[in-house]
Amino acid sequence: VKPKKQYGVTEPISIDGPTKEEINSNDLMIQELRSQNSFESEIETEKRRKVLSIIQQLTQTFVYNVSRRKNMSEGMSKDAGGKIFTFGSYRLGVYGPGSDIDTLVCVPKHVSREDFFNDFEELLRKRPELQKIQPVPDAFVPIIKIVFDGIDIDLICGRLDIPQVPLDLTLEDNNLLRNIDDRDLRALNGTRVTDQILQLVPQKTSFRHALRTIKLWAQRRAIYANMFGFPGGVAWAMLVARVCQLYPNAIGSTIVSKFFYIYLRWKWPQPVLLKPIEDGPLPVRIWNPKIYGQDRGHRMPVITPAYPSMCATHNITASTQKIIIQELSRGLEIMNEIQIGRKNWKDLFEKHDYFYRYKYYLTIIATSNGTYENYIKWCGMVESKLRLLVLKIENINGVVLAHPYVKPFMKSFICKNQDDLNTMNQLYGTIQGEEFAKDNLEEIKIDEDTDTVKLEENVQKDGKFLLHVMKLYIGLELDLQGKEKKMNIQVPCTEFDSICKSWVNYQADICLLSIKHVKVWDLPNDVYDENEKRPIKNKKRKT
Ligand code: 3AT
Ligand code: MN
Ligand code: MN
Repeated sequence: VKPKKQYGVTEPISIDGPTKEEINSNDLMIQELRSQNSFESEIETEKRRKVLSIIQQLTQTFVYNVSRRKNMSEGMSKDAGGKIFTFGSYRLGVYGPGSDIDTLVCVPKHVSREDFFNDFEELLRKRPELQKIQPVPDAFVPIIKIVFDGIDIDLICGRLDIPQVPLDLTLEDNNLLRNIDDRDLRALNGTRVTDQILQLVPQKTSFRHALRTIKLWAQRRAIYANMFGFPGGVAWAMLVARVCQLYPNAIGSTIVSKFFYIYLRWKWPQPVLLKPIEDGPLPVRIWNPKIYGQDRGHRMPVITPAYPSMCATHNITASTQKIIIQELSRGLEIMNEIQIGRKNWKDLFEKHDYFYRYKYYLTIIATSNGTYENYIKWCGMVESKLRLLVLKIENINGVVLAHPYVKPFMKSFICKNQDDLNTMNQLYGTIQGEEFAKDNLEEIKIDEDTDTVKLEENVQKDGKFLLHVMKLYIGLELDLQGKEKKMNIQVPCTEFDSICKSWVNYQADICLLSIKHVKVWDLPNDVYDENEKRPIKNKKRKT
């Protein structure tokens, strides 16, 4: 007997194929995904392919032009090649109508990142299909964001230490990582991880259907957000992939129901691995809890399969872990009910009740009356530090849970005078603040198409002020016993304040930060959907 290929670091749990009931359940799951608008039409997908083939051609033209300019012969310049790879949801095959295409532009060593931001950008700008372009050369992963023929594309550049990048090149070989800088390493990582995940999954169709379901579930339950201490897209993909390895012949819906079961029983912090961790040629750190104390601190480690392996879930805290486990339990219960016909797939995707659950919420408010650009940077920085506040708060005696919400709320207003500005800074974040804004200020909707510089000029001309505000939330579950009825969270808040204010671009006269306690009854309306009712205050009844 020929030994079957084993996927993953252990034997499978079951190699059974689907039963009739499972096939039926899977059909219902896919039907629900369809009605939730998870899939896009074949016509739109065809358009993505067409656009990608144009980007591939532009990449080759780009490499050719740069090669010629750097005095290479016609023939050598042609052979220098250039190849695009995709990663993210498009590559995994779990993209929806609104997804972007995450694209790596891979170039040979004589083409630099500067060339990417000059020559390649110029080539893009010449195309009539280009609707928007936003280069961010100084990002952690330098990127050009474009909208091309109606499709969002994220373009990053990866330069290899080889003279030619032919169309049949793959990025599997660890030696390709030699002699490249950190930014190139990060750029290549996305594709290398995604390619590995797909290779390590026994049946791609089951994987894709299951991952669509898990992603939608995680989004609706507000537990999809790497920055705020929950798994992000890559981590959810790896978690699903591991279950696929354990049930190599199972169909999508079976993977989903095993998913909840497996991860509820998982002996965290035992890591989720898709293959043994590999050693490689670079002097870089690989995830290893035996050596690194930091890695030992990871509560629910999910490890990327491509060298150099890293933990994709290092942001998970004690609180977010509890929330994730609660949601897994809910998932399992609903799966059981679906199985006996008492619930439907739709119930799995029910919206979270975050703004009803807790009695107390901390509202973190970052405001700026400087430029919009400054505000975006200030908010981004505050958002990226929220996790640290969660960590500090969850460590206080009497705090059972510090639960961060996964999205910031952002609004902009025109204020008539300095008094309005001050009042807003005092009241914003409560229902009173919302009412004040409604009665006294003009709310401005700012989206990607807004020319914010022009807006700023106009507002200034009128002698008014622009005020931008962002809110983040942390829900608190407390267990206050005896005398200690009041709990002191002043210290962590002050520490958080100084962390944010030590930011290199911090300007005290423009960037404001405040943290407020808000009871659930006083939450502003904008945290609820139009069809949601506000929480109703329980009247204490005498017995
Ligand atoms: P969508 O279908 O596009 O919503 P996705 O999983 O493709 O889902 P993204 O396009 O946001 O999600 O991200 C794709 C990958 O790009 C995931 C991660 O490896 C990388 N990535 C995303 N955001 C950042 C970031 N801020 N910095 C570095 N890498 C990022
Ligand atoms: Mn994407
Ligand atoms: Mn993207």
